[in-house]
This record gives sequence, C-alpha cells and structure tokens, in this order.
Amino acid sequence: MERVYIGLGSNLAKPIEQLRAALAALDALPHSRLVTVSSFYASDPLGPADQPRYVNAVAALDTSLAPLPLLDALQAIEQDQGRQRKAERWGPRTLDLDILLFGQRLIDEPRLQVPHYHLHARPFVLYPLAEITTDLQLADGRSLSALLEACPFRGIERLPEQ
Ligand code: A4P
Ligand code: MG
Repeated sequence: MERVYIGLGSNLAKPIEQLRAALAALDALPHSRLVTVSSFYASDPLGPADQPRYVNAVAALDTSLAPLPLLDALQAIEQDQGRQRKAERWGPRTLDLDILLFGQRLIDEPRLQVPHYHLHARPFVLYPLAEITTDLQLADGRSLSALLEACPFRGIERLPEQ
C-alpha cells in the first residue's frame, strides 16, 4: 500500500454534497482504504473570478492501485458526478479530484504529474494537507512547512464540522 493525498474541489451543484459523495466513492475504490479527511474549506476561486466560491478538502488514501489506474478511477468518479470538461482553464466544476502526492513517487507522464504542479501556490490545498499530516516531506525534497510559510492563509475559511 502507498499513501496518496487527493485534493477535492467543487463549486457547482451543492459543493458540500459533491465532496461527501466523492469521499464515499473514494472509500469504495478497490484495493484502497480511505484513511483521513481534512475539514472542508470555502475558498475564493483561483482563475476566472466570475464563478462561485469553491469548497475544498484533502483526503489520505492508502492504495495498491498504480498511479494511472488510480487517475482513471478518479476521473470516473468525476464523470459520475456530472463533470463536464470545458475548454476554459480553471473554470467552474461539480467535482475535481487531483492527485497531490503519491507516496514518495515523482511522476512526469503526459497524463499525470506528481507532485501536483501547482500545489505550492494553493492555500486550499496546503492548509488541509497540513491538517492531516505532520512533518511531511515531498518526494522532490520540499517540506510542507516551508511551502506553508510561503503561502499565506488568505482567501480561505475553514468550515464548521460537517
Ligand atoms: N493531470 C496531470 N497531473 C494530474 C494530477 N496530479 N492529478 C491531468 C489529476 N490530474 C492530473 O485535468 C486536466 C488533466 O490533468 C487530466 O486529464 C489529467 O490527465 P482536468 O481535471 O481535466 O482539468 P482541470 O482541472 O480544469 O485542469 P487543471 O489545470 O488541472 O486545473 P486544476 O489545477 O485542477 O484547477 N479554485 C479554488 N478555490 N479551488 C479549486 O479547487 N480548482 C481549479 C481547477 C481552479 N480554481 C480553483 C480550484
Ligand atoms: Mg483537475
């Protein structure tokens, strides 16, 4: 089993329910076990400003799936929850599931880059990740605490227990 961190995000069609449904689907994945989930956070949209705020969270999953089969499974969950892929970058979506970290792997394939390329710039990823880990070192040598220091807690808000 390897420990994988997955970022969840939604800003359409009842985001909190979208995240809850996604967590149930993650828990039901074969060869996998959902270990922990962070609090849910409301966050200002990154990208086009004319879209609703997001709800974000990070989940820890232990899995023996290989990276690409896991990506396929995550994309199937996104599709099941009505995700429509549009040309607009960073536009609104019912559900986005990103592989943030996959054990200590460095992956650079056409369909998958891990660690997630933009994790360092996203408070709605770093702060929930910090909530469910301690002393996290990324496979590329960066430490989560250094990334947090460079990324202020701004534009996000921890939601009360769901
Ligand atoms: N892909 C490559 N690496 C990965 C990875 N580590 N995890 C590829 C998941 N997918 C990965 O993603 C496009 C392709 O990225 C996939 O087919 C996969 O092969 P997508 O989900 O189809 O498209 P996207 O999500 O619109 O593109 P992108 O650039 O990945 O967007 P992001 O980075 O996911 O950003 N604001 C707030 N507040 N909260 C958010 O959660 N999310 C986004 C989307 C924009 N603004 C946001 C939020
Ligand atoms: Mg994505």
